[in-house]
Amino acid sequence: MEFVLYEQRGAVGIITINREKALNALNSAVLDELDKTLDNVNQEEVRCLILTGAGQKSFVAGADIGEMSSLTKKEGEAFGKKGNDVFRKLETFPIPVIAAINGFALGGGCEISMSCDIRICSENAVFGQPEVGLGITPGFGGTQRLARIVGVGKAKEMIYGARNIKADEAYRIGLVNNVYPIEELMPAAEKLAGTIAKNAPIAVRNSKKAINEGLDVGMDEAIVIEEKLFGDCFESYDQKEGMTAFIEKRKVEAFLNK
Ligand code: DAK
Repeated sequence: MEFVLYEQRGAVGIITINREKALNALNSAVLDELDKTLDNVNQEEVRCLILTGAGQKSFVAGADIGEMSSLTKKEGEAFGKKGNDVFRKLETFPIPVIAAINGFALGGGCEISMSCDIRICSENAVFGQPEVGLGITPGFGGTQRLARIVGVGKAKEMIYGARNIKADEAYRIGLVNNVYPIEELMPAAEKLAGTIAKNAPIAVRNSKKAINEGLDVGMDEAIVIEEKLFGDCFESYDQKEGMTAFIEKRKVEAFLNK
């Protein structure tokens, strides 16, 4: 692929958006390649994904403004759907995704990071939804996900004001879980991914589904979602091994994703 690199290191898959000259801006080709990359992830072996951008300056500087500048209403809608479909695939992917944000995460860049399960960033990261300054609304889920993550007031301030924030503020408002010097970002992402990858995959997958789906409904419905996904873990090899290991006071030999 031209714009997306994929590498599997043990149980961790690393996706790198590789369009450094344009600060990894998302054009249609990048979105198509991301979609294919996700379809090709070996879900038997990989237990956590990391999404990052090439270089040390930018994670993703947004949707490609050059490509968007001449779109008709119909084409704009189709471009929005292409992005939303890929972002939703990431968000509902059966394996957790960590965004390792290595610089600018603007517009579509901030939005794609919010489709990931966990965000960590480098000290030079900058987040924002600058769309209203370009005459458009955030179009890849920013109006929805930013408010859910940082709260309505902060999201409105950032979106209406097209106000970018730096890593320290992103940490303070809960947009990222941690901030690292740039050279420590990927090692930290891999360490976190490794920790997740060690746990029982069906349980991790069901936890992701329970959290995501539960957030979209009322509490009565949400706890029923949790009950079903909790129940689904039983009779699995991994549930038996996890509990037997505890009872026998030994370490889990291996979780086998079954
Ligand atoms: N698109 C295309 N090219 C970009 C880009 C982008 N978003 N961001 C940077 N580049 C390109 C620059 O044009 C430049 O290319 P050359 O001139 O070298 O060919 C190269 O990357 C380096 O950028 P700069 O020279 O500008 O680098 P600086 O360090 O001076 O500035 C910057 C870095 C990140 C502050 C600046 O590049 C910048 O402001 N970039 C734009 C950031 C931005 O506004 N991003 C949000 C884009 S809007 C929707 C679907 C999607 C969306 C909305 C609606 N629907 C269909 C409803 C999403 C919208 C967005 O994401």
